[in-house]
Amino acid sequence: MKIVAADVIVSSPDRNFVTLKITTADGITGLGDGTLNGRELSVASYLRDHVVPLLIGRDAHRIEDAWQFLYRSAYWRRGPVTMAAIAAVDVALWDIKAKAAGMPLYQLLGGASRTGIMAYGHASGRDLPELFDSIRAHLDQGYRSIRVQTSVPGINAVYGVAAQPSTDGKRYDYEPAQRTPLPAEEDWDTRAYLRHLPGVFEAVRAEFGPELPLLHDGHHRMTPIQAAKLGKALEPYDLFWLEDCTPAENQEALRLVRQHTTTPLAIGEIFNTVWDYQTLIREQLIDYVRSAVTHTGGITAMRKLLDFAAQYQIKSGIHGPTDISPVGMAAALHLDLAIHNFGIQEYMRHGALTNEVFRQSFTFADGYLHPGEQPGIGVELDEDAAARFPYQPAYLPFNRLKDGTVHDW
Ligand code: EZ4
Ligand code: CO
Repeated sequence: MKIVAADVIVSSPDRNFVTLKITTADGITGLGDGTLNGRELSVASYLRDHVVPLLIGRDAHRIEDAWQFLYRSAYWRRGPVTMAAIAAVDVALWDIKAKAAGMPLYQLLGGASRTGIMAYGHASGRDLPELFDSIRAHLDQGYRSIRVQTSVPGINAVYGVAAQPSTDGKRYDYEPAQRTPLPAEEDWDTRAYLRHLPGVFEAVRAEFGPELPLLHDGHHRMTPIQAAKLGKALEPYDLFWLEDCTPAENQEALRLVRQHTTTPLAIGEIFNTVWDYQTLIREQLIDYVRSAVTHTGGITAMRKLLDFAAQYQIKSGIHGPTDISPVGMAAALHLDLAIHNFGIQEYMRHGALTNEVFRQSFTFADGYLHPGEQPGIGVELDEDAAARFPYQPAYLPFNRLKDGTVHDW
């Protein structure tokens, strides 16, 4: 099972994606996702310039050895670029191993622990009627758990709020990265947000009843005491989780939040190793691990992280926005199906052009995703289609406060 080729494909159908394709001497190919939103070319270079030459001639079956070799031999550890590159290799090798075994990847991870993967979608609106329409549209599409994001009076642009329907007439989930040469500037006011949000959840509960699981993303914008206040204020509305309530690289901050609220907490979409969670998991300061397979070193590292979390009754909530490619999404679904401590899976639908480039076997029906039964991870890359969509510079926006101070977006 010698690796004879490894190709990095950067393609921008609806948005930019970085895909690694590894080929073995007997002609099996595997795909891995290394997409890092707004920094795609750094991962592509890390792979092309520094990883691909190391892969040629290696045994594709030795996944753990490849992971440890890439992590330790670089000397410089961790970081989003490095860990996305390692993830791309890791997932491509798992894809190859599962194809060689003639099984869908989840079988190699221990087999299915459940029949389907509960997914949540992103509803949003500038005001309550628009938000209710968006929630209804998501329920019609089959979602049975809903993330709720809204505009805030006095703020012009807020993360997570889809302002316009897409060109095909359907409402498209909010794609935050914009194809602009510079990051767009947005505004923010935490006090206005804290005053507004509890009323929104009160109205959503009154309209949709007590049963529907509701989620919310604070997107790193609060201080610990503000997060504690919001968590308490949202308790009557029984959230499934409050996500990224603080910039969580300060893990100790969650001690304060936790002391004040029983609203469940989810953190970790910008994390890239188990070390980012050490205090959070050991002290049971969170309820859900938000890492992406694509940004946290692949299946190998995610399995270990989630097994660690399982000892503390902490569950998975794997990151699944549109900036995770269908390859990264499929990898997540195989893990979701196999692990015991599955919580929920984020699922933003990709656009039509993305689905032309990536042929997928996963399904979504009545609230549940399933990775399908195709050998491997179940995604094939149409390289001719990929070549029709060259890279386009695109960046996430950033926030400034009223006085011009840069703030977490
Ligand atoms: O803003 O993936 O929970 N989901 C999120 C995402 C992130 C994007 C950033 O690239 O917070 O929408
Ligand atoms: Co988030």
